[in-house]
Amino acid sequence: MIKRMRRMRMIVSLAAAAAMAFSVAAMSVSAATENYIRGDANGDGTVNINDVTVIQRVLADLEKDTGGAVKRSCDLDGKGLDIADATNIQCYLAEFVSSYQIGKTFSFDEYELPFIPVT
Ligand SMILES: [Ca+2]
Ligand SMILES: [Ca+2]
Repeated sequence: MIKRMRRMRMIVSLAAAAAMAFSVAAMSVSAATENYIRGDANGDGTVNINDVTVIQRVLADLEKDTGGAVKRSCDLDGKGLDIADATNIQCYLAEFVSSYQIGKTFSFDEYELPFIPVT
């Protein structure tokens, strides 16, 4: 009888551990984020004239914005990637004051999955 109770207790604790592991996994998926440097179109970690060239090439359909990383990192006003974004980055490179926080790292929530409660 005691042996049976120990076995039941073991099964219950294993089930609780499995449920907790599933819950943590679900939370980590829903919290997926990516970090970008605003204005870093080519993703090399710095903002320079090469990033302006990438934006211009994307706008001219000479380069694809695969995955949308250029738009996410360089659409400064949130109204779509356009030549004004390239111009604002050029102004930043010329050390004009910018209100777009070019060169700063920010997070972008790529997707958010619905919360799935553990039953
Ligand atoms: Ca860059
Ligand atoms: Ca824009």
